[in-house]
Amino acid sequence: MNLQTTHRFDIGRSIGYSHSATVKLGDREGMLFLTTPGVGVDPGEELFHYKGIENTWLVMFDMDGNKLWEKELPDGVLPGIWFRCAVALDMDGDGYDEIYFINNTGAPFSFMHRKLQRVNALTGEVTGSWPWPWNTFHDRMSLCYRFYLVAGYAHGEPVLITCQGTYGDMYLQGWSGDMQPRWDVKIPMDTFGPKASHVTPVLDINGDGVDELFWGERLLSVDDGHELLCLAPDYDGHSDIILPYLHPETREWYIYTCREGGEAPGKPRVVTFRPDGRVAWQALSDSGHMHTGWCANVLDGYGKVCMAMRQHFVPDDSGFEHEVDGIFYFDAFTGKEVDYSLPYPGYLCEPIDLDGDGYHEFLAPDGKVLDRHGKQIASYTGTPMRMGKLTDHSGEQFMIARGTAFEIIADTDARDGEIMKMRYAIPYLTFMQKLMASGYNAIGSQISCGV
Ligand SMILES: [Ca+2]
Ligand SMILES: [Ca+2]
Ligand SMILES: [Ca+2]
Repeated sequence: MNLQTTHRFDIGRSIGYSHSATVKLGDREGMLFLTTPGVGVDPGEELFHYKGIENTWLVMFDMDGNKLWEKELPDGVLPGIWFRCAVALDMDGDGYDEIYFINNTGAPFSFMHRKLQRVNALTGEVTGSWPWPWNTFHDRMSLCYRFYLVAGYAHGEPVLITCQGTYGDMYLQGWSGDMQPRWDVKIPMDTFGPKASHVTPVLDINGDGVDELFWGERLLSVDDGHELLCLAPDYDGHSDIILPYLHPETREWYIYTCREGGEAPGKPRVVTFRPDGRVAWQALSDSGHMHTGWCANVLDGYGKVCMAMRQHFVPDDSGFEHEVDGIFYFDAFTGKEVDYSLPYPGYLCEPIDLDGDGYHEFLAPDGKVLDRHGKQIASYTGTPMRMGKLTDHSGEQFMIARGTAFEIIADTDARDGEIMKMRYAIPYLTFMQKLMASGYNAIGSQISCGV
């Protein structure tokens, strides 16, 4: 393994809370950054702190590291993923993605001045502006300011999706290429059923030419917003992790979920579904906030393991701490607990197939890179902030922030094997890189390791 910086994007100022998404620029690509020198904030009433907040910059680069443009956003745009998100999508079909993001020219909690804006990816010019829906205006703060932007394709047509709310009332709107409203749905809090997730996979899992948005344990059509399938009609809660993955031999899909809320006697906290709603396996009944999870190919013969981390909140003098009280490893296809461990807690290790051989390596604490057996095989410096298929290099790559620059790190010795080629065959692998600056998609490889 030979880890090298293959791309460098120097923004020329210190880097704090940041996100990034891949942008198509004709036959080239570029990288969009939403970055602040300061901290990130969360709308949760017990979590929001204003100390350390600084303005967000939108910065656009080509892949040669040339800054195309940058703009400082107004101080009404709070630097948190639920307030500040963006997607790249070619809605007008000219071969260049536009950038859609949520701007706010008013006070930080304003509804009146919050808007969806469209920006020309090459120039930074604002080319459209639409009022942001007031749907969650009457909710409490934690539910009020949970916004997502996602996107997908319906029979080749791009559909932009704007969303408000999770945990409570949830509202989603689809937009056609000419930014005409296409559909509008509400999933009410008082209707028993799943309440979204912190990650938003978009994938045509039933192969009918229309992408499905995995809205928690519900599959919504991006074409008209209707619910194709509620995987868990018996579950009334929010799920932190929704992760689709494919069996490399049978080519059958599985959907791994880790649940945050909705605890009930005898009900599982981790469930893996088949795409028709059948339960493939489930585990850990009754209680526990399953906060983090991943899937990784770590067993011989490309066997896949699902990790789940359980935590609980411990109130302290200034808010609360998260205390981890369980880390579990399951065979991804049978649900049997497996005897697997890494030299660090699994939730601190991020799976990524750097050398393209079909087995995952791990980004572990202290800049260590581990192989699937937990042995250190490489190291890096900097803070990982995004991972997956970032460039056309073989294997998968990760992005770090170091000094005033973002860098893409790749294994220059990587060679793509059969599993990696299988991943390329699914548009999910590269399409999700456009959605990395929305929700928690960028974290933990939930989105990038489908096969
Ligand atoms: Ca375009
Ligand atoms: Ca479909
Ligand atoms: Ca590998």
